[in-house]
Amino acid sequence: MKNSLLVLLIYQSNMMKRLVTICFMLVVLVANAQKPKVWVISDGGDGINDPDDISAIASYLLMSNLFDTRAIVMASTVHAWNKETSDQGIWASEFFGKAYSSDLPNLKKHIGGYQSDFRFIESSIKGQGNNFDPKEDVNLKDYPSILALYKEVKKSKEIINVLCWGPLTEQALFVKYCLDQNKHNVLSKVRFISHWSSSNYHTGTMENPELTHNCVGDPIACDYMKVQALNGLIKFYECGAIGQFGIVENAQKGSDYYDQFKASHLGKIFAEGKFKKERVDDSDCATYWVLIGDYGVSLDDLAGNGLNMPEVEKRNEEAFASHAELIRHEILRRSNAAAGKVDAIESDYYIAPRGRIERK
Ligand SMILES: [Ca+2]
Repeated sequence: MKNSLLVLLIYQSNMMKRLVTICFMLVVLVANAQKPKVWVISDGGDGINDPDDISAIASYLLMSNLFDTRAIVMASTVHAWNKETSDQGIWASEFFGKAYSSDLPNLKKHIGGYQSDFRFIESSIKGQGNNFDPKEDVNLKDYPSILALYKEVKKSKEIINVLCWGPLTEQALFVKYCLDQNKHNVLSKVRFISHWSSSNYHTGTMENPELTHNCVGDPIACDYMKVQALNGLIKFYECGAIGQFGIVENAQKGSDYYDQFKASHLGKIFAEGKFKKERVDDSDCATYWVLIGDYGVSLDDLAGNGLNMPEVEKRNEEAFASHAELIRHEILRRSNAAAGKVDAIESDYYIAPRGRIERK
């Protein structure tokens, strides 16, 4: 009798251990599943293009515990004069990677959920000199950065959000390859979120919304993407110019404010990447604030078919404008956390009854 009781107790204890393990695994799975997967394609780099992308990557990295970042592609621009520049993936791993790993211990301690490192890749179209040509076959072996995206999407069970911070050449090559190969299952797992590849009000007009830098950078690729989106073959969320004229131009002004960011390594890159006209310009950031969705504009506020209607762009610009100071405050809070300024950190957590720590 005693023996069978002992066996029962051991059995129950083993079952309990298994249940605890399963619960823990479920919590980890749920926590990871909740984070949107992201693939950033930037046309910035070391001395390449507008330095606003440098500030945008720094602010993205400070916010990155909200995402599962699969890669950050650098220098995705065909301008021939960039051809002989050094490898931008190696440069970014060094430049951003070092700053991130210096800030990481405090970010992990005070905020949590940050991944240990990032994969920076140089774009395969850097300096190629010619725009997208829809009549040419695409061989992904010629484009390692696009092949890397293809492999990532293929193996993923979730949607990959491709944040588009420059011209759309790389994206168009990816889409054309998938369509030519009938890989609709791959395309169905991708969502393009693009900044300023159209605008009704800023550089573009209501008659010609496509006359923006990111669209004119490769007009054929831009047009190709918009046509595929309108035909329902890809999901394409056009932000318009709301990062610039919603967030950047309505955020705090002055070096006194932005000097505060220099306490952390990433904050310093953010503050110095493009500080002009008394404010930091990281306008491509609109794409990830839209994905976060808690600051006035979410993906639900954009059309998924590439269209950017005037009233929609106006509404979203105003919504970001009214959240611009909060957005900067959030970056500063994280920069302070990264710098270990514990007294300046508001906690993301509170102590629930019985001492449980819960997210606010
Ligand atoms: Ca850019």
